[in-house]
Amino acid sequence: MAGNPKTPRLWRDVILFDGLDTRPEPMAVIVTGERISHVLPMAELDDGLADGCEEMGHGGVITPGLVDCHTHLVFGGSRADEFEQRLEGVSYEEIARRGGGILSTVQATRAASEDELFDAARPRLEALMADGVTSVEIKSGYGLSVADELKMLRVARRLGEALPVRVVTTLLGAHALPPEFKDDSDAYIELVCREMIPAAAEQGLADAVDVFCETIAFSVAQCERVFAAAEAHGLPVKAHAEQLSNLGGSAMAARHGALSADHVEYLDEAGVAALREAGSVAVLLPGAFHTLRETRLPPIAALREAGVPMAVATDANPGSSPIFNPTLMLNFACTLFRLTPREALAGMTAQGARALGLREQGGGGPGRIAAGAPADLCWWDIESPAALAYAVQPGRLRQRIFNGEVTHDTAHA
Ligand code: DI6
Ligand code: FE
Repeated sequence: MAGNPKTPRLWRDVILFDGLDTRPEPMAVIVTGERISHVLPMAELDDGLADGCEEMGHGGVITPGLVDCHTHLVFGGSRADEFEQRLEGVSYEEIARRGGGILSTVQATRAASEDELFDAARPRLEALMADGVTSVEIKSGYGLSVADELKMLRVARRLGEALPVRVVTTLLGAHALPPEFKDDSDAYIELVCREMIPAAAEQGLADAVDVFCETIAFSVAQCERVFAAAEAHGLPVKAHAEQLSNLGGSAMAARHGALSADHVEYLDEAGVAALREAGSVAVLLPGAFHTLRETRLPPIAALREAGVPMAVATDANPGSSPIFNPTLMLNFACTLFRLTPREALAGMTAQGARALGLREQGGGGPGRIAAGAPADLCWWDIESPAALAYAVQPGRLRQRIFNGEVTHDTAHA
């Protein structure tokens, strides 16, 4: 390691979930500098190697740092009032049609300064990090003007600079129709394609482009125009699709080689086949399903059978998923969607990283535990990886390691 004076650090006798599977025997993990340098069964750990290491601890479970691949963490205001309306029986769609919902957050987000948005988002992100997140996607989508969308993306970038976490940003200009464009959604899509995407790309503020393909948002044809503009600027695409109805947005996204189709409760067989062919990830968001008290389940068995990778994320946002607790989403993915604990955990590690396009990076990206990968790790005080999904129990994270640095440490507190 050129010029890296750091002593390798060793965790021994741990149960290891490597991002896809649990290793069958007790393992040792060694971190050297910013990377994982060794992953080996305890039986193969010789004294020479161990003696050169600082011993960090033993026992418990090590997983990759969690990857939350779908969040809307940056926003102004609160929607607690709508929560109450929904409890009285008003639907999410009805609230949106009345000009509330996403548009009420748009008003508050436009009115907030960049610093105010940063200060509001920071504790939300810190909550995710305290529950093990080391990589997180943050979307825009509550600005809906060129200036306000760029403002949101700058806040997301700043969060990644200020805190020890990988932030991947996504431009979600086509999230809702802003009031200025009422009755002319095509004109708004023109603005997204001709001004918003080029500006975000030019300023290096967006790592991907997302759309909300839904009857209360944008049509498949409109979303396809957004994707064409994203492609012209070299940005990967993804879609909120088949959340409330089946418009075929996921299949269209797959035709554009989308990183992921997200929500997908209403996905049909053709959509499953399209995702499989494109290698796109199905991102499951049980927090939104729970909050909106949906009853239509995503086609988990069909996705599993087709071998479509399934990710799990919080969808943390002020409306449909005001949930900042990723390990709770592992539990929800199992109890509500019938994922296995292994699938859920892979969904928030290896498959989440894949949904963010992080798997393709040379040397292995985050989301996996392998020699050469960045040392983003969680060391948990649990008896098995499945326990993370089984019990809803804060306080089990012993250490969080980001890029080789221990950033949370209750083991040595
Ligand atoms: N689907 C969602 O779950 C979020 N956006 C979207 O298109 C919800 C956004 C909100 O309600 O504020
Ligand atoms: Fe969302």
